Amino acid sequence: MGRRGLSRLVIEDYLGQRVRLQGGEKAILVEVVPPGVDPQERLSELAALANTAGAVVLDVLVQRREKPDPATYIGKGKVLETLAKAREKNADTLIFGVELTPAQARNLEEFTGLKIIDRSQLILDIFALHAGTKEAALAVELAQLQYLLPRLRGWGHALSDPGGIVGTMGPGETRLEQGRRAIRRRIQALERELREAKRAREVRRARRRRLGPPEIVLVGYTNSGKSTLFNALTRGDALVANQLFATLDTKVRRAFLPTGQIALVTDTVGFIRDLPPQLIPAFHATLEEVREAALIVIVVDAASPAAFEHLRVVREVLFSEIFRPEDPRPPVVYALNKLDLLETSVAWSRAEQLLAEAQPGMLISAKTGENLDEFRKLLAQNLRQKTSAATVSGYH
Ligand SMILES: Nc1nc2c(ncn2[C@@H]2O[C@H](COP(=O)(O)OP(=O)(O)OP(=O)(O)O)[C@@H](O)[C@H]2O)c(=O)[nH]1
Ligand SMILES: [Mg+2]
Repeated sequence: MGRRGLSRLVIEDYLGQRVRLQGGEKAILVEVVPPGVDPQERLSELAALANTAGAVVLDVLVQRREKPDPATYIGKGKVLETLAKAREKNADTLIFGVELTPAQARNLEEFTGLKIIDRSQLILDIFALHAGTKEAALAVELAQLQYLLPRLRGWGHALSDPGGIVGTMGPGETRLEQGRRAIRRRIQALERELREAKRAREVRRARRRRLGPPEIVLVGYTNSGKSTLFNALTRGDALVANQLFATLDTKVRRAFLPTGQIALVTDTVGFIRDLPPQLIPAFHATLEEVREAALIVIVVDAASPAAFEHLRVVREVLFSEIFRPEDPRPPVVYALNKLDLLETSVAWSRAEQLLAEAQPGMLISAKTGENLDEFRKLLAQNLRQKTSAATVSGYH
């Protein structure tokens, strides 16, 4: 086997089997929350992520902990309890709601004999599953490899065996080093390809910006209803699914506003708290659209008990990461979505508090169409004129 062949196998083994979900895993969720934090929202988000990735969730365990155990993240007693639970339920995988260090993942795997997946890997796997365009697939592969690289030493002995295959390695070069080098080479190739894809996209966008109508960009937490609203506004056919990160590619379509104005509406990738940093480049297309918008619509699932937390995450990403403080910002309108799901008085009062905080905004249902005509008027009122949109785009 030639060097290339071996390298490819090494990468595929590590990407393909030990650290990734294939779908169909029988999993136990392990969530760790600081004392005083209600684990319920985190657990339901983790379960939704696990289901989206195709795992079957058999049970959940929660540990309250301020600081992680350096060796195993959860405490020793909890590791034993988790293992007993896994045996009882016949589980083969533990999915952690936190990011584990490479050493923690290795220790947990060696101790339990189970496949160990952390929250970052889970999100990476969902992105890999949902990447629909070549560019999204390249960006996700790059993120996977960057995540994998420091973890490569972590699994068993196979990769650190200096025996190797005669004739394929230089003196003293271990399989581990060879695997790492192969991954670095692939990372460089991916970065090159992505730079080219980005240039091509910029040319397309510049043309659209010059010639086209003003752009309304929909952003929001994953599963808030962005694609549903996109379809309602544009009569489009974006994928709507009760899954996290159903949309991984931006989509653009025309919408007609009540004033007779035409706007381009863009559907984007959803946000989530603690996004693995390796995935941020996969958001570049989204981020660029947002920077040049004539209007940003922040979509919030107003029926979710975590609505405030979601709004906080979205604002934080938008206003501390995407825009620098000195950047001019497009106007923002809030779409407080899933109005039709507000059933209890608790839910209503939360939605009203949300509305007070998210102005200009409106409670709508993208699904039933309730309040959408009014919402279109709100969009038209807040849409910035083309000339000032062009000024914003001159900033980078
Ligand atoms: N009841 C109700 N459900 C809604 C509404 N809007 C969206 N949904 C549902 O919420 C789920 C997520 O909707 P999407 O439009 O895919 O959400 P998204 O924000 O595009 O999600 P990602 O692309 O995964 O980030 C789907 O099951 C939708 O049918 C609404 O107004 N009311
Ligand atoms: Mg979507």
